[in-house]
Amino acid sequence: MKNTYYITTPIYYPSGQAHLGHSYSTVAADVMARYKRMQGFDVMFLTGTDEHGQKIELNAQKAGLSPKDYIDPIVDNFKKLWKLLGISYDKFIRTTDGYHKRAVQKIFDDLYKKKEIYKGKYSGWYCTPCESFFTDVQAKGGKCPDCGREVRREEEESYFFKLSEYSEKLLKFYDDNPNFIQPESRKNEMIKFIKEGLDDLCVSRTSFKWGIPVNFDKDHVVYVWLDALTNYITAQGYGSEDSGDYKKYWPADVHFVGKEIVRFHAVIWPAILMALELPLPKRIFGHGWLLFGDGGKMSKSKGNVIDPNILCGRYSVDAVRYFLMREIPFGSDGIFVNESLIKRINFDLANDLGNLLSRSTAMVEKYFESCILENSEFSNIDNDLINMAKSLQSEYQKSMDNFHFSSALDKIWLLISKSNKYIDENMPWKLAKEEKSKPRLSTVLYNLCECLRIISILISPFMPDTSKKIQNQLGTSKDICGWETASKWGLMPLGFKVKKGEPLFPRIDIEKEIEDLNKIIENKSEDSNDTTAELIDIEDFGKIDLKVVKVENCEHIKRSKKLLKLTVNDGKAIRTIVSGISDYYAPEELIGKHVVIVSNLKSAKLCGIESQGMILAADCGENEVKAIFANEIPAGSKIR
Ligand code: ME8
Repeated sequence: MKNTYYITTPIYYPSGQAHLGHSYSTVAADVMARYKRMQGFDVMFLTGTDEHGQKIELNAQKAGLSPKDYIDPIVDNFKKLWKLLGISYDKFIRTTDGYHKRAVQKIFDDLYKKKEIYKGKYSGWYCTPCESFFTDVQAKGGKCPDCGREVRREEEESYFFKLSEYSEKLLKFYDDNPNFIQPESRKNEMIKFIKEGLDDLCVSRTSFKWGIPVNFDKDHVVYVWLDALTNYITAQGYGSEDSGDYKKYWPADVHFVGKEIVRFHAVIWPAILMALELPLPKRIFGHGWLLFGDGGKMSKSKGNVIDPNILCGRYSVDAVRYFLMREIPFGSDGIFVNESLIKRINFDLANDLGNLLSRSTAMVEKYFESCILENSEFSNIDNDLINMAKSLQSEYQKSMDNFHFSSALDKIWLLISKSNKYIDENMPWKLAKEEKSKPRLSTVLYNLCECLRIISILISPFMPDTSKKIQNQLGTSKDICGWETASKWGLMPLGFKVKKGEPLFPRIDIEKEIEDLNKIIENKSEDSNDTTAELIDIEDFGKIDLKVVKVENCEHIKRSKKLLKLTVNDGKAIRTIVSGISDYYAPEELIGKHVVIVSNLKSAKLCGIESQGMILAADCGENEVKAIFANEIPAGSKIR
């Protein structure tokens, strides 16, 4: 029977669209899952969505939809993105799935019966977007310690999990299992956190409804972390009739999570499992954040195009996967910059790997009519290359087993560079000039193809398509492209037929590409129908206050050719708006009309006049601009 390997990503909130940050964790887990499958493990790779909670309830309300109708298309988009990125998950859990809900209710009942959960009153500082309560110390200055947004005081009847009783047990578990939390720095943070004292954990809420009802007290819904964390066992059938996969795969080998949720996975989750008397996962790996220019974790891109759909479309899925795994060591933070991605594509992928393949296959085609029939003229200078190729797998394995993806790729690239250098040292074009050097030339090219075979195997978890393309061009058969063949030399049988193909990664003209990307950035705010436009959350939209107002008066501003001063009635008050539409409208054309304005724009002084809002107008091209008239809508109406 095969050994099992169970790996998970966080289950993501479908309160907004899947983004590059989510892709980062998911690609990493996919790389690991593919690596373990290649080694012959029976892999279970779980991902999914965390669908309950107040934030989703509020977003749905704002959108005028039921929570389920609101999240369904977003969840579909997560799945579409995972398909695009080649994510080979085995199961996708949605916390709204019936089996999960029933299992969570059962877990809650069990913990209550075991007196691990009790009823109490909760008072604390609550951050709605993070769905977390914070203590006075944590919420210093009225701000959420995780996201920096404002928190508010809340008190309600709640059930509590006796987390405070687990400090000693957790610290002992860490001692006994020194590799449980990785990287080491995160472990130290957790030890410090526990030593500061653990409070009992609020595990139910009455102030919102979008959650799993507590079986025996229907006013309460299970508070989000107990619902979310248990997905790792319910997805495998824990708490359901068919718990075969739970028995087979649990405990998980590793939970990959972003560093901000290590605390939930390394403290709360083990305590819940201890209370349920279940085995604990073997590892929690807290990876770093992709930062986007302005130092934020995943906020708006400052001058960077970061939509994974756009990136995969412009370059290739494998290039994006490669970049995410190579550029930033997995435990550290790193800044995403388009230019670095393009450089990696040009240097690492097009120059180093792509050229190695195209030069090698082109020479086999040119000098030997695509077929190597000889491999007997060894030279001492081959030894270095062959030894490096043979030992690559074990070096790579050390990195992969420790989740050091970037260093595993570094090691592969050492062999790629060495192979390119080997071409330059042996100068095959010179050997080709003399008939008597042909056996040596054949051996040189054979060695290059062998290196490429080994490289294609080891890059396959990162770049599955590229790996296949290399193997197709080399004309290798599957049986010499498995894990166990990656440390063996000389497996390519003489007579294999090489077929040079398209370049693996076409070179990109950096300057032109940056120009094009800048155009995308400029356009995306102008054209909301453009598929390249960055999508915003409903929350972001909710911040814009659009209103219909009546234009009571309108006049030219003496000092300006372009500006008109409008006096408008917004249903409650009169305000002044300065608008640059005098080229398109005479003042009298606007008086008495109802127009749409952004009413909560910070006021600004234009030509010495304070403008309190902005009129919406459409750019119709051909030097034509039209205000958006809404004469049939009463002044003061809000647009949602
Ligand atoms: O926290 N860089 O969901 P979430 C790297 N539902 N990784 C990032 C990232 C970034 N900029 N942004 C997001 C939740 N991530 C809970 C989890 S698990 C039982 C419940 C990744 O949608 C990273 O893995 O906020 C992070 O932990 C996760 O997305 C947060 O996703």
